[in-house]
Amino acid sequence: MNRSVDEYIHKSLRENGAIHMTLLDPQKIGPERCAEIAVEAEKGGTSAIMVGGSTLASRNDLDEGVRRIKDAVNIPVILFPNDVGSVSRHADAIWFMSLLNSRLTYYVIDAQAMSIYTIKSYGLETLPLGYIIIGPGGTVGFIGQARGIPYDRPELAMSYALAGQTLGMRYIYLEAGSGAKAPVPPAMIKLVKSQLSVPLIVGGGIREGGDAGAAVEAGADIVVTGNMVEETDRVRESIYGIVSSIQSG
Ligand code: 1GP
Repeated sequence: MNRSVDEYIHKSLRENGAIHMTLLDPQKIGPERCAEIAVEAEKGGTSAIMVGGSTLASRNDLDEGVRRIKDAVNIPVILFPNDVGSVSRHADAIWFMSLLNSRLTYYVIDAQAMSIYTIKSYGLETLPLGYIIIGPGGTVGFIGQARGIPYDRPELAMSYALAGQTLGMRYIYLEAGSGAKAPVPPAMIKLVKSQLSVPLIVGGGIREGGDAGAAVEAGADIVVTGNMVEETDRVRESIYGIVSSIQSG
């Protein structure tokens, strides 16, 4: 089994304590801009580029975006799919994710069943991920028909996360949704992490080092930001600000 990205992530976590990943959406900002941002993000210290977006509709934009990013950086490019169409042969790996608190079996297991043959035929490394929406979840909460876990019910998030880990998922992602007004609360991260042995990913609404540092202090292993780099022309500095605040503890 090809496990090189999984090994890279675990090695980076051992060496740095916590890491940052940058989420880019080729359909929103265009493949060329994605590659430019990816280069700056790598220089700023991000550990991987995630490619996806909850409204991604064009396979061409996805393929072109992934190809350009791959050509431009040395860090792994990981697909962050929103549906069966979000698979590109040019990536290094794919978060093989189940939206654990969706109302629809489609997002829990059917989309995965519909896309696994393509993923295997492309030889993509699969990273099994339990994905949990916190709060309304913005676009992904709407599209995924999630029963978002209220911000003040950390025990519910912990139960879903632990169930995902016990089912064999190798990563758990607490998602407040891109552009969320408030990130996942540190108290929730802390309770979830207290029961997990697999890496905990946190994203949605993180815009600065303070948010990222608080998430990591509470127990997040991987912090994801998307919007932040699309809103600035100082990508390298912004990413560096986040990375230095999570890696200094
Ligand atoms: C969304 O968690 C990611 O899937 C990133 O969210 O765009 O708010 O950083 P932001």
